[in-house]
Amino acid sequence: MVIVDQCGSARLSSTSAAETKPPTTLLRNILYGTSFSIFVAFSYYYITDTRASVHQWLVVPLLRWLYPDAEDAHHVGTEALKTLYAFGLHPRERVSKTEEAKGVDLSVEVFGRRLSNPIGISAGLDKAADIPDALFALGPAIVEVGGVTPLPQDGNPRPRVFRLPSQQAIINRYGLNSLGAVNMAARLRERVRVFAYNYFGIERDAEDFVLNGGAGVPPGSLQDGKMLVVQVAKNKWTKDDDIQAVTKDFVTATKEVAVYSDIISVNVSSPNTPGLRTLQRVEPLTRILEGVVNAAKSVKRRDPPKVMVKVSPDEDSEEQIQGIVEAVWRSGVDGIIVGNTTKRRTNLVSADIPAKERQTLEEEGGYSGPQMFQRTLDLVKRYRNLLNQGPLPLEGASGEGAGEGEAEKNLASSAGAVSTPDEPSSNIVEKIATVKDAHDASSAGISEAPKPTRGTPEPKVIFATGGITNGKQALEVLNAGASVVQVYTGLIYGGSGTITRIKKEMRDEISRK
Ligand SMILES: Cc1cc2nc3c(=O)[nH]c(=O)nc-3n(C[C@H](O)[C@H](O)[C@H](O)COP(=O)(O)O)c2cc1C
Ligand SMILES: *[C@@H]1O[C@H](CO)[C@@H](O)[C@H](O)[C@H]1NC(C)=O
Ligand SMILES: CC(=O)N[C@H]1CO[C@H](CO)[C@@H](O)[C@@H]1O
Repeated sequence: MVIVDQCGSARLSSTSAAETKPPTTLLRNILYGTSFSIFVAFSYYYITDTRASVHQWLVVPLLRWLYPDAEDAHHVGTEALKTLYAFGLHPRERVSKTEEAKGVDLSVEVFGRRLSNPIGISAGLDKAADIPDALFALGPAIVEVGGVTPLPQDGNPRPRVFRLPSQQAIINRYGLNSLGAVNMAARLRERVRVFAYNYFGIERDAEDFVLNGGAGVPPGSLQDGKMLVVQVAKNKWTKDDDIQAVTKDFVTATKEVAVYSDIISVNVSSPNTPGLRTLQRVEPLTRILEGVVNAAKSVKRRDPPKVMVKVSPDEDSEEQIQGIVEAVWRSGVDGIIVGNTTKRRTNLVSADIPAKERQTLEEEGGYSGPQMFQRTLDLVKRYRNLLNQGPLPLEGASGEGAGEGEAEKNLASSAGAVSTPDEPSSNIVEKIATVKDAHDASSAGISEAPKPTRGTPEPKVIFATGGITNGKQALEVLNAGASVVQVYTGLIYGGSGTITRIKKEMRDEISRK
């Protein structure tokens, strides 16, 4: 009360002396007011800019400290991002004119479409498609949401996510908790409706118009130069060896979400039955993938989504990789997402990690972290190598005799070959590097990627995921034959500015060459 009185009387006296008010007061008020708004505006620009180091040094450790359970921290982070996005206060990438003027264009062509850059966020970060737009705002050209199962399922009991801070790594055994495909489709549809309404008002067919590409943006991402991937998975209770049931799961989920996506990714383990000949071995996976390809194609849209299969880094025997590549050719899948978490623990981390983390390392689940990088790079090279050879001439539907022997021989010889993997589609990042290299050797022009050994219809696209945390690594993987590199764990430890940083490192690396 006293304060109010004091203020009241102070104000009273100043109004009574209005005429004689010294000009300095006014000036001071203006100055205070202005600097306050500048401060607010500056904070806004700073806090919402992904380049602000506060996102790495304050927010990430703070979350970790406040929420010892990694899954809690994830929920809080996701909710915060969602809320900030709703108020327009979310962190976003602002690339300065000077950086753009540097002239290093990171765009790549994928599936005949231009992507503004080759960085993606991989599956599992936004399992329910809650925040795709807030994630796009962080700078990637690809956001992969899901995995989503046909029916809702809980996943494994908690705790099921564990941090290894000294390694900047995570172990998770979520077991694909999912709200189900119908739920995700509803959310994705609402997003298209809002977009269509904002651009075309309440026209009756606005939604269909957008989905058919009428707005000039991909119908999944709804943004120029970007694509939305939706990952589908099967329900836990569907038996792995019941191929028909597994296919039905994937097809059911695909039918729900395909119309709202630019790419469908399939999380499927390749059946590994030792002793079977190639054709028999690849048959089950081919059938599952064929089902998804057909479901994606039959979607009511002018351009149906592409289909990619995500493969585990643990399926790395020559036989398994050949089988997957063969199933890709036979099923008509458009590409492979190479890499994931690993169940293996051998040669992963050095022996001198903190005792507590050594214990954590024993937790069952998939390990992700920078230690996976070399494995990812090697896998990308192997897949690119095999894919570049085109479909194998497996003789006859029964896969008998000399034909298959021939195929196996071809594969065997290619397996050991240390060839330079080349990206057949126009990977601009590589081309920039190539041009720069060629420039030194005073040779002109962009070197044409060698044609695949055998005639291939459409080159298969590779996305890479696993242990990628900086621009140099991103370039290495791209030059090994991937078109996009995806990040997850690096983003968890590096904060919301991670993708902006990786892109900057890529530009710096390229312009240094
Ligand atoms: C907590 C967590 C959940 C994940 N969930 C999925 C998932 O649902 N589907 C999937 O294909 N990959 C999932 N992944 C794997 C990531 O998409 C990514 O492929 C993997 O972590 C390797 O990349 P990174 O080293 O950049 O993390 C998950 C990873 C983590 C850490
Ligand atoms: C990828 O990793 C996630 C999480 O570790 C797991 O749920 C999923 O089954 C894996 N997918 C493949 C294809 O290995
Ligand atoms: C839900 C589902 O099908 N998940 C599978 C994804 O792929 C991995 C390995 O390739 C399997 O272990 C999961 O069961």
